[in-house]
Amino acid sequence: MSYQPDLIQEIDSMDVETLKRAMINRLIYSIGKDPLETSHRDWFLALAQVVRDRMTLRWMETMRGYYLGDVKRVYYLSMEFLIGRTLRNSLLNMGFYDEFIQAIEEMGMDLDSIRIMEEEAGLGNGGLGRLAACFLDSLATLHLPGFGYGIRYEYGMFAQSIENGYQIERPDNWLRYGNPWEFARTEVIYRVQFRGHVAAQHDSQGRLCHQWLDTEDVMAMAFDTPIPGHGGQTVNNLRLWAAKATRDFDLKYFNEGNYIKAVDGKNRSENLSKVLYPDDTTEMGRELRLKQEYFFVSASLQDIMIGFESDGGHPVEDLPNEVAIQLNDTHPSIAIPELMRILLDKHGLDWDKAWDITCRTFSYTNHTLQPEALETWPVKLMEALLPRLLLIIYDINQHFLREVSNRHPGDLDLIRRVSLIDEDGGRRVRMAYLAIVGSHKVNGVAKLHSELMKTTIFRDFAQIFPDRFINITNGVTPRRWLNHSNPALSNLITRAIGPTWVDDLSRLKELTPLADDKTFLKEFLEVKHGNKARLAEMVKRRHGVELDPDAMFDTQIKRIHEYKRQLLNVFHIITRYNRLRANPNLDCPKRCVILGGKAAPGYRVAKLIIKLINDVADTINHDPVVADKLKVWFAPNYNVSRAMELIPAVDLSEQISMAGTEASGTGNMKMTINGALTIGTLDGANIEIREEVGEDNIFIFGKTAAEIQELFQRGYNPWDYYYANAELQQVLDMIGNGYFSMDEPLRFRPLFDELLHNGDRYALLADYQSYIQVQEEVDKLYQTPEEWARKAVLNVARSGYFSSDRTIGEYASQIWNVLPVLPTDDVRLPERWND
Ligand code: 26V
Repeated sequence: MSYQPDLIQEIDSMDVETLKRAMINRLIYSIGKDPLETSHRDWFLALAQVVRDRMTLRWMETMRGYYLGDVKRVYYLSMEFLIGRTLRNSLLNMGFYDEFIQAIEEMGMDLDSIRIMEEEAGLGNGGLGRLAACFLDSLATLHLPGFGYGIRYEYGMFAQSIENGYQIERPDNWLRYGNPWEFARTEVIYRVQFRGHVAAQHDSQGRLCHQWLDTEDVMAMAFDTPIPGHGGQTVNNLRLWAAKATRDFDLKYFNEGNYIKAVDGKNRSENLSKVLYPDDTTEMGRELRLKQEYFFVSASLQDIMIGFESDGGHPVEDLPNEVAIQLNDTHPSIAIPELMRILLDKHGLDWDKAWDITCRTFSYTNHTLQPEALETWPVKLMEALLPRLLLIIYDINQHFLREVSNRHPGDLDLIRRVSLIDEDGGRRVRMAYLAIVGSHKVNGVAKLHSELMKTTIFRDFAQIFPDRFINITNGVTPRRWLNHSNPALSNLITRAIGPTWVDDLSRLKELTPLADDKTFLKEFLEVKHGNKARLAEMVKRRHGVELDPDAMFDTQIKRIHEYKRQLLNVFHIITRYNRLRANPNLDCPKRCVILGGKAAPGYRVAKLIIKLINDVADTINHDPVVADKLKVWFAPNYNVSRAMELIPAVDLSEQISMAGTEASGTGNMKMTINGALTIGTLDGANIEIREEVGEDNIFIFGKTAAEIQELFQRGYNPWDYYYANAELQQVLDMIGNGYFSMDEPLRFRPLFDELLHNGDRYALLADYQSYIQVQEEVDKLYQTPEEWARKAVLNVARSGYFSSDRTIGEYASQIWNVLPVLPTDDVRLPERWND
């Protein structure tokens, strides 16, 4: 069939009457519901379609523009995309939020009761997954030809509830009612091979050829989600893969008459994309995880190569000029040997040519220095599951080690250290090393992290490839994290400096003079108070917990991890409690301490920390002596939607990881742009936040990364700190001896033991005193609201650097070499389409 533009009904009108008509018609004809008998969910599903309809043509035009322009594209490979809800985001980015609200109100509904029916797309653990989602928003906003590739998990991040103070996990069946944003591409389906064996033969020209035979295959089926940028002109694509059984399965067993076994086998292969791994450290080696990694990588590369080959007939040598592939941590790094396999086994290239193409195509971002989070796979497992890939990894290793030994003859220890195969303690493939060797650029996510990468975990590689290592500091999208989630502050900013900050966050600096404008400061304080009151109302309604909006909202929200030191926060809470008990008239502002975050289901200590927070909260919140001075609340099920509610209400942002452990942090940035002051260590991006906002406008405490290193080198003894500080000793004894767990006095002994008998790996005791002192300064400042507001406004004004638009701009120019593609008219009138 030929393309007939006149037949296309362009659905782009955004006036209120048309929207109303579309809504009711979608409800009837797409959802199949009688308007007289509907639920909020039916309406959500109908309304989402109305919104998606208005993105769809722009999306096709964007894709067409990339194709016709034959432009270089970037593919962002990530095991996680932590997107959250989409409805409001799309409305605001597409630019018809107000009309939409008016339409639903005229139909007798309100946005809030409908928008909360949307299940959030929680396809990520935390920072790394949310970063990927911010990047998608920025890529589209900057009109860059960027495509996300990942896994369409049927179950995302587990839902957390708190029962009797303990974390309980419930499965997140987010697709239960369908996903209105995605298009299932039943025809875009690729075969992914596993197991089997490799046959090597010489071809007619005497070259060695490899065939991967007798494999057990799984199909990968595409689901596409449009990603609108701000302004709605560019709409990019996120492609997620779902596992489907092959037809071979059916044939083999059905023909044998074994119906039950056939269906069982089908189920087993489809399990591959069933669930997101809820752990961001520890305990690797699970076969299913490696299968997930290879599954989505293999499907994505097949798709990328088809796109490349259909695009302008380039020779395969041109791949790095047409395609950039970014590896979001090591999880997709099996893509490096996989591209080699395609180039060697399918295209018949020789090794050197294939390797040159591969290295110029890939780049790798590292997101953690925690040694236990660096992925390695047992050689045995890889041999069984991906035999052809293991052979290629061996070859990569051999070439690499030969080069190293040419440059450093006789340095056998260096060879052992940098080998892609760890020969100690059972042979394992070091995936981070593979990612470095096969990429042309390797970046960390904040200045300190990038430096430490070069001096610690990747020291040898930084010497071997000095030009390969760069820094690109993280950012967050100001659309979702300010404009959408904090309308009150956004309006105040827009009234002051106009609306352009939304896609040029550096313009926030125009607020600087207003930090000395008393009227503006008063308005700023009113906005913050309003946000806190709104949060308090929500918390009261949902949880029956009272938060006083006149109190300082002191907040630590992030995954629960020992290195993030939620326990140090608890030390401060208990210290404050003890001081108030000893002197109920202590002159300090009222604080409401909010903590939230999930612990990995198998992470014992993290789960015990959650229980401790809840037990401490229980004791304090029931003690009338401190009632109007201190309150503690653990916010259950922290996720993207909760973050959007909490962050606008934060006064004090807790970023208190041990220096040298938090790669960047992005919650720190979100709170800064929302006018919170930070109390933090010189860790991750906190350092750059201090540089931007100025040291008078942030509360820094604790040892630096260098001092921490020195402390442990010298031989750190936590007992020295225990005996030197009576308040600290009291706090630890209360935790260890059951003051907060009278029903089970030894409940928190493991925490006490971690700290005092197990060496206090994260130096909480060493940083305690400095933390408490700086908390006193925080108190003092909070007692002069105008001074506080002045600093908070300066924080907002100087936070423009932390936009993910800036971050993506740096990736585009320093790594990918891709250019924006501005929407033009000829993609809308594609005369050339029929050719
Ligand atoms: C590792 C694993 C291994 C087991 C299976 C599941 C899983 C999931 C994630 C990870 C790696 C986690 C690394 C990570 O999330 N890093 C965070 O990245 C943020 C964005 O760059 C950064 O702001 C945080 O500081 C950093 O902790």
